[in-house]
Amino acid sequence: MPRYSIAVDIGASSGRLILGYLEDGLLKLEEIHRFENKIVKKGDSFCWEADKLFQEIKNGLKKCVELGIQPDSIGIDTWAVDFLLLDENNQPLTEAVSYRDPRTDGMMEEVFELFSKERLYLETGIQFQKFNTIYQLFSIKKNNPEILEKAKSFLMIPDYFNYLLTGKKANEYTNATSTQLVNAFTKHWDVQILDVLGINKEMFQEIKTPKTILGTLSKELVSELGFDLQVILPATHDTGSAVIAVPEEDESIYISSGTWSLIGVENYFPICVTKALDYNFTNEGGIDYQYRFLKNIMGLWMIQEVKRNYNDEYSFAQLVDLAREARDYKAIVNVNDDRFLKPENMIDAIMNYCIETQQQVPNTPGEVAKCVFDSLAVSYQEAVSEIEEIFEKKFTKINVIGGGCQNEMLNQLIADVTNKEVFAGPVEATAIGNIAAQLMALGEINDIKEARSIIKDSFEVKKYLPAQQVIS
Ligand code: LFR
Repeated sequence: MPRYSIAVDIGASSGRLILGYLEDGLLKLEEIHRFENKIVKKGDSFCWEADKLFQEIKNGLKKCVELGIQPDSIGIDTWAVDFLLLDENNQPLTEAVSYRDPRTDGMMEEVFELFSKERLYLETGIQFQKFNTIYQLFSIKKNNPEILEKAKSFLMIPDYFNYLLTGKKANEYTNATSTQLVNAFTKHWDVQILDVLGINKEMFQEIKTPKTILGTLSKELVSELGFDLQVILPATHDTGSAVIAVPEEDESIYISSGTWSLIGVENYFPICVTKALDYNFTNEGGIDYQYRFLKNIMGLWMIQEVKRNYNDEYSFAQLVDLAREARDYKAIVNVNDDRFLKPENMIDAIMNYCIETQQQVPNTPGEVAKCVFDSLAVSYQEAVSEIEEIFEKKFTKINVIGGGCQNEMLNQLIADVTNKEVFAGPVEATAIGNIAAQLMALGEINDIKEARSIIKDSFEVKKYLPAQQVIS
């Protein structure tokens, strides 16, 4: 009998429960449940609906029962940086505010007055994004200090769901590093930073690494669901899980392509040199204490918002086709400009950028989409050059993983613009990486090397050559 693991993978626009198991040496996946996720306005803040998401996790587990599946384990991953603070009765003190909320505007600069930018980078190795947890906490300290005073537990979003499942509190390592509060070398909470910023250290939990078996379901849940299972920590940061599923690790750069595009390489030590700081690369913690040396690029969020701002009149596939037809249109925006993080209207933001930079303004959905895809590709190329400069070597391949790797036009564009071979797949990288960590914890897979070789044999990867046609 194979061991059945459930990956709960929640992204910015949807969440899924995916069943994974080994059969004849190959990893098999089956989607059990899918649900919507979105940012909603609650009062003045942009928030996630954490309790609704947890209800969906339970709905998915109930579906397993209906399908006659008895999973052995479950592992949860989501986006990074966001968190909940619990009071002494373990109740959330606030909504789960989204990192796209403007509460962190200006906070980075205020933190730098207390703790220099260079020192922060040297200690944590984490890139400067205004939405990092450190700036979110600092904004609470400044504007709602009473909340921090009452806070007894700091749990990141997957940690919170794990607590609701098991009653056990822990901060998972890969996600904890995204806070910019974990020391890149000791791999523990950086007490110095917390002290200087005046943030209560006691609320942080013990950091536990991927593959830890956190526990089993609480008694209440066992009686509600009718079965028990093991709750295992995968890399709870979705990008950490996705990168486990990169099939071509040698000499290759990966792009984890979804709402964000995360472009970088895997590494065995953090790189905190001045150039990495200047180019704003991060050293996020990975499984087995590997580091993801990467850069955040605004990603498909831009096209998701464009689609929404056209009132969903066009599907993603249609926008790609229209972009292809707009072949003579050319304008490039800096996708990492803060204005694209949460504009009121993405189309207007792109148009205004073109006006300000005296470029031809996109006037049709095809032109807007072409501008987004071209601009993403140019930004990938810049990041590739920066990586090659820092590593003082040329990489030959790019692995595009995650949902965004289904965009054939963008894959070809990446190959053409970077002049490198592009390998697209696996599409389900995050769920695969999540399940691989669980199967390693259960002893079904020995180590990451074996996991990668199974993944390579199990899932389709398409190859694109620069300026040539697709070959499979
Ligand atoms: C991708 C991701 C990125 C992180 C961003 C915000 O889903 O997790 O890695 O920088 O979301 O949390």
